[in-house]
Amino acid sequence: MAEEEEDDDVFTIMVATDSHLGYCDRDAVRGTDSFAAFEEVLRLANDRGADFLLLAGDLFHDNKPSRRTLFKTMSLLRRYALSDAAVGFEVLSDQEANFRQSVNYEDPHVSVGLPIFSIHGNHDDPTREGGVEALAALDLLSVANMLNYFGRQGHADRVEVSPVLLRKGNTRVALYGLGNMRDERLNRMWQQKRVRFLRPRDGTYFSIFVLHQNRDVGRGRNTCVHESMIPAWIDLVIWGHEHECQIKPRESAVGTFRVCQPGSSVACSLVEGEAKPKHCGLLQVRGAEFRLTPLRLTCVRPFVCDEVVLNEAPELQDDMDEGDGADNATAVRDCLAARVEALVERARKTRSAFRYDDMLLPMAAPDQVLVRLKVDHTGFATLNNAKFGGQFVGRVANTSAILHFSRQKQASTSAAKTWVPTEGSREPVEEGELAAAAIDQLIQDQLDGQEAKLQILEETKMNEALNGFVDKQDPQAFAEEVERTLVREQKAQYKRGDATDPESIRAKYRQAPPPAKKAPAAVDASSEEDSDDAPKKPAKKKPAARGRKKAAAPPSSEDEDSEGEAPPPPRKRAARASRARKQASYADDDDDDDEEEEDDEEDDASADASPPPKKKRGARKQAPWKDPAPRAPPKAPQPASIDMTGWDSD
Ligand SMILES: [Mn+2]
Repeated sequence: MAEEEEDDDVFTIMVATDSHLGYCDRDAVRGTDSFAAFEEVLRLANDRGADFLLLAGDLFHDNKPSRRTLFKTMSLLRRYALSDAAVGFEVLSDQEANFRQSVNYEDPHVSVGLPIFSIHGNHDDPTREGGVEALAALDLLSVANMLNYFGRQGHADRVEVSPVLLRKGNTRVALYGLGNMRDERLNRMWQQKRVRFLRPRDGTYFSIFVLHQNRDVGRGRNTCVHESMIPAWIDLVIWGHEHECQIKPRESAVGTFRVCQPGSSVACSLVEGEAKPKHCGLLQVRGAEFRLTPLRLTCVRPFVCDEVVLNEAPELQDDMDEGDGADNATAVRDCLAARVEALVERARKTRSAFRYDDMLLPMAAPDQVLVRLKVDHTGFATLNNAKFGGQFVGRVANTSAILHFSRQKQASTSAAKTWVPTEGSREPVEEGELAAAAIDQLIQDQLDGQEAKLQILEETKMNEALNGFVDKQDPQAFAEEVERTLVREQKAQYKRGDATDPESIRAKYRQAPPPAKKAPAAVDASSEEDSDDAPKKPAKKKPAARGRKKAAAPPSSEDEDSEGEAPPPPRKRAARASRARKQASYADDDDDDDEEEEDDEEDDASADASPPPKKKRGARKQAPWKDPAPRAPPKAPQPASIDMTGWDSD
């Protein structure tokens, strides 16, 4: 096995996602958690001899990361990504098209040992800030040659996923990246066949699709990506955005590819899915075969959650019968304290020894754990969370948010109520998203009234602007939305051949008020050309754990414990004579990229609109190096440059 891994034809790729750097960054205890976990990923990538690190979005928690967060992030990248180590693979595709600049390790002025490839997520997507060009925080790292930012879409009216083509020895990997878009919008474009994947005409590639969207797990039809939308010829999907770790590749619902969902490296909300052990994954690809070895992260604050139904708790049966309010509160408090105490013990036991004890950005107060107890308090009053948490200061990192009260759940015997989404609302909201979502809904409800209906601005757009203003801290969000709407409306009027001089327009609106139904039809029709920086769903509220800081105990022993079967191959990088190539490729990059924001050209994607029907292959076995997947024979080989062909998704 060891020899296999040293094979010059084996691509070794460290896969991780949703690092959420800067999460809780003002919290004295939890503030460095996100950095510690990311540092472990970087070090594992180097120690396991990864050719590169692949990230699936939400590297940053905030759209505008604080200076402190940027500083820490760049310190980590400087330490672990920049080095003299040789890079043993090459980029075959047009780098300008992929990254808007050359790939970072080929820049002759820097020395990159661990290339990083990343798409953006919903938290760190590009925004305009009142300027012409949308920039993401990843652009800053990209221009500083610290990572390679790919998967950004340049068109407002269609999606064209153009791969980064990589070659190492005889193995070729096509990396398809799609940075996050609002789910409804992406879904609509997919249905309208405005989503295209470009495929190289020659050569056999192992195709990896990296995306950052809601996954279809019982969510609304239009607010997620369904596996059936993904081209059947993709080999492996790296699914970002979903924070629960399901890193072991699973057969997709359609049976044509595998899905790996690494999950976040730091718990961003205190829910069950985040309590699963955190992992990154070592993906190895040789030819058409792959295997993925999960690596458990140790620089993760232990987190357990549980739930209790008060009127079923044995300790409280007496109090219920008596119904005495005062005693009741004390009894409830004692009951919950005992349960939380047990949770703290459980959490401590889940801790694994730290893999590294010489971290640049170690976790603060690593002894403190995260616990969450969901309390169904039907028949009882709630307690003050902050007051209750006081007794756990110094042991629990989220003392002000330990308990979560609810009354939804009736007796455990009664059927669980399923939440039925109403028209216009999105998926069920997480706790913490609730406040923001309620405002969305409030505005929607207000403006849905017949009289109050907005005539030109749409309420969805207004909500998007609101989210941009609040979540992305974009002070121009409203002004830009109004501007875009005006431009759309003007265009629509030109197209209709309406009068264009101000006086006749005024006259027209005076005598014929627009229909009360909805926005004018023409506005609807052209709304596909809408902004590409539409804000996404509101960010989760940060649990306001005001940690009372305890001295950080130094992390302990080094441990190479992984759940996978593969021992680490010695770091082996073919020292390639890449400098000469670097000079060459650097010389000819004078292409000036234009922003195709107002691209009005007709979309011909539907001309040849029926892609081959997906056939259901038998579920592939996880067995790594055998049983290559059948794949379409490559088209007639093309000499010289990489020739791409479009493929329309259905
Ligand atoms: Mn995320």
